[in-house]
Amino acid sequence: MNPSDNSTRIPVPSGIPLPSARQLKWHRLEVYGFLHFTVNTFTDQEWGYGDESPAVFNPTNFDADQIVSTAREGGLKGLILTCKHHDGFCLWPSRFTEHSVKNSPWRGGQGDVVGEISAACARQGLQFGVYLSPWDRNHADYGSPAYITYYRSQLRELLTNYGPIFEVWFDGANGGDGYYGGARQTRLIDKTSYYDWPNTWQIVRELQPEACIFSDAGSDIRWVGNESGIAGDPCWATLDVTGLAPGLADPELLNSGQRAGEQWLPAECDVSIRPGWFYHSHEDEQVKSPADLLELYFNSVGRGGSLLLNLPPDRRGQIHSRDRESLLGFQAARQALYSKDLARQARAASTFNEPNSPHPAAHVNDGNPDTYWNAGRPDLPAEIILELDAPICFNLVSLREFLPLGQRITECCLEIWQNETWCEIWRGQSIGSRRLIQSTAVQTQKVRLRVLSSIAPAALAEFGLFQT
Ligand code: FUL
Repeated sequence: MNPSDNSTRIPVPSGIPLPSARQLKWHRLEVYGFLHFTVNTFTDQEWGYGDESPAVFNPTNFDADQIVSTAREGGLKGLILTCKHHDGFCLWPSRFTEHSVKNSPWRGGQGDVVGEISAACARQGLQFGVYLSPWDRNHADYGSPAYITYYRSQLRELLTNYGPIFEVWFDGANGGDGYYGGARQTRLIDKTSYYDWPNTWQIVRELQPEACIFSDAGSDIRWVGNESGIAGDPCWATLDVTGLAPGLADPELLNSGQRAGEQWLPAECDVSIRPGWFYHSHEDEQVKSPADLLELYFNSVGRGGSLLLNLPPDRRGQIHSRDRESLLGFQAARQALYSKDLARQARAASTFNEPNSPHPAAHVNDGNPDTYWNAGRPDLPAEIILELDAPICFNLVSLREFLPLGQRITECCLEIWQNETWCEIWRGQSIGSRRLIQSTAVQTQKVRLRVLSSIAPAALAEFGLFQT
């Protein structure tokens, strides 16, 4: 029997939100990168006003392969590029504006950063995603219906000409003062209605049906509510999005999600490797260390979210050596975490052991994320024990629910067998795509996970034990 065959799946009670195929693919990425690069890199700004001359954009030695290989060696599975930030300058030669690389000295006005980065991603096996700022401080029409036509035309260009896109990032920061074609005004828009988001997002569905749409309000991935890369605990993959819109959602709600939320909308945790999003030489001494990045990883991926780590290219158009070293150190530390899964040698046994179950306990430590243990009836306490032939020492536990069946566990605890009794070492609520539990090093021969409550029989895909 094929354990991942749908016909043997345990039932999904009605009302449990499930991830779509595109969300499931996205969940597997876990860690990927952001590239913030534009005129700001050369003017030392974070938010350009929109009156920057395209002439200031002139990287001295732009190297897409250096950027992408740094990301790849650092373990990032994809890259999202700020094709246009709030200043309105376009990193590709858009047909719809003169405010772009085509009027920059770089590559004699023949350059296309989006083209070079997307091609390098394709060559090196990384996914490619786009950020197109809804707010445009350069455009004369921003605030009127004509700008929406412009914005959608640009979205179409990006989603048509640069190969497969895995994520489209819609920023909630929107409205305020700007150049606006020389008007130099303050312009505010109605965040709920101006972009007619359902119809704007339909362009993504039409042109890139595999792409996930990110914003404060989904529709596939949600902002985590802060820019420091930290998911809530608990962090539910579900949320009720009624009334939410990009730029209007409640950060606390986004941070935790809602256990009984109606839509599958997992959290993405964005954070920069430096204090700012764009490169500034005065921040060269403030690059996050591998240990800082590892902590962010535990607080994002380890709580069921993803980690979107920003690496800003410098004025050469490359990733600075400090950022590169830090990222590689982080990757080495992550690889060291998982060098040996001690649970693989254990016998797994559970309270619910249906004879010939297609989803036995042994599926939690078979190293296959597509198989799972069916924890049985939700009204009975469910537990699973990993037993080893000899004592082991571990300080990290990795749990994953089998996401095609939704997020089911709502409370559980971990215990170890010590001095002829069970001792609790952790108790928590959400698991979802992954929960990483760090503990002081413990020695034991038996580890038990108790599912204390769940909205349907738990389906656990992984129970791993590591010594870091
Ligand atoms: C924010 C923007 O205002 C920042 O400049 C940056 O792009 C960040 C990722 O999103 O809303």
